[in-house]
Amino acid sequence: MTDMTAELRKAIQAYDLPGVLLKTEPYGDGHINDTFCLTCRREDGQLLHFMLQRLSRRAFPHPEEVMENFVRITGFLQKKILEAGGDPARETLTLIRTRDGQAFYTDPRQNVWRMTAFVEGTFSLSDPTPGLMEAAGHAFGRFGRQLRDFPAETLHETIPSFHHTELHLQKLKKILREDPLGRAALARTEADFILAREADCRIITQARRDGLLPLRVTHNDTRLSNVLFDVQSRQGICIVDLDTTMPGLVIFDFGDAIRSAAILQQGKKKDPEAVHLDPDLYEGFTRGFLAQTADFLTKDEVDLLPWGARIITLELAIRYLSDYLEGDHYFRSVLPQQNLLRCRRQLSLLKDMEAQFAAMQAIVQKYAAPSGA
Ligand code: GN1
Repeated sequence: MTDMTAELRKAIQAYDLPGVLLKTEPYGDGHINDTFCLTCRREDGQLLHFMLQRLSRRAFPHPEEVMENFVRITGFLQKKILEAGGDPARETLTLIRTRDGQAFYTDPRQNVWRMTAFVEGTFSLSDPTPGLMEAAGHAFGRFGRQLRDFPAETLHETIPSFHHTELHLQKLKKILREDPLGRAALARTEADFILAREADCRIITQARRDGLLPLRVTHNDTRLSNVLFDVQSRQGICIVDLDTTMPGLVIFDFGDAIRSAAILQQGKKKDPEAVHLDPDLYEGFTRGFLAQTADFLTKDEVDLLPWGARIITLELAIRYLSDYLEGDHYFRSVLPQQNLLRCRRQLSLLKDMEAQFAAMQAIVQKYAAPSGA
């Protein structure tokens, strides 16, 4: 156990772990929460793993609401999975309660920690093939399907206006005007590129205001690494990181998965920021996602899916740039200008999506059509 802080030690002590704790290691590549994997050895020699996470207070000012959602969503999913003859212990997250039966532990500095059982026999990835993208599309599509009769409006909005692209743009404009750290001059090209797309920032929010898009329970952070794949079947069986699962728009769940995974990184050495959309990975995900959702999404939702990919990419570029200009307080960064570089990568991807947009739309329509049509 290296570098164990007093807080981490106390958090572990709040739980009644089986057998002997062998190892505690930092885990994953998340930018927001701190995640640790704990390895225990039971008396019969079997190794068990647990995920312990400290929720970011900057991202989640009301962690108790995050946890209330978590308990309700996983409870609902467990019932659905049982009804379908599945295994709830593998197909959704299982919360481990503290010694005194609480859903989370609050440390003396008021940080909230939560523990879940690691789903054994699974893997996660960030470098997919079209087949794995299709499996991921099925997994995220199934997640939305299982939750489609959950009353979305009864969930807490854990990050208010999380994917309200227009508000993110307004915030960026304000930061650019105030330029608190004098960094705006270093990001002029990126800022101009974004500001030239102000009308795009309104497309989905306007459709929502016009009543065209229903609020559903959505995941809102559909990175590929939030899907656990079964080692044997290579199917996506469990969706993790439910902290932003709340009322939202399905378009962004589709879009963020494309943004984060359907990508080709060319010329890594020459141009580390060059990112392209990979049409085969895009098609794989679309096929899996629509196989699970085409029968219940509205026509407007389906038609806007490719826009979801473009706009969430633009939105994340805006968020990275705002964080860079404000001093890198939100997205964990270790290298100088890391958030500016992240912004550039999103803009490179966006440019390529704009160039391939007609093909992206055609692929969505191909898999949205009723089978046999
Ligand atoms: C953050 O924690 P992580 O890395 O899964 C962020 C997402 C971004 C993502 C970009 C709560 O997610 O919105 O898309 O970074 N989550 C939050 O990698 O802000």
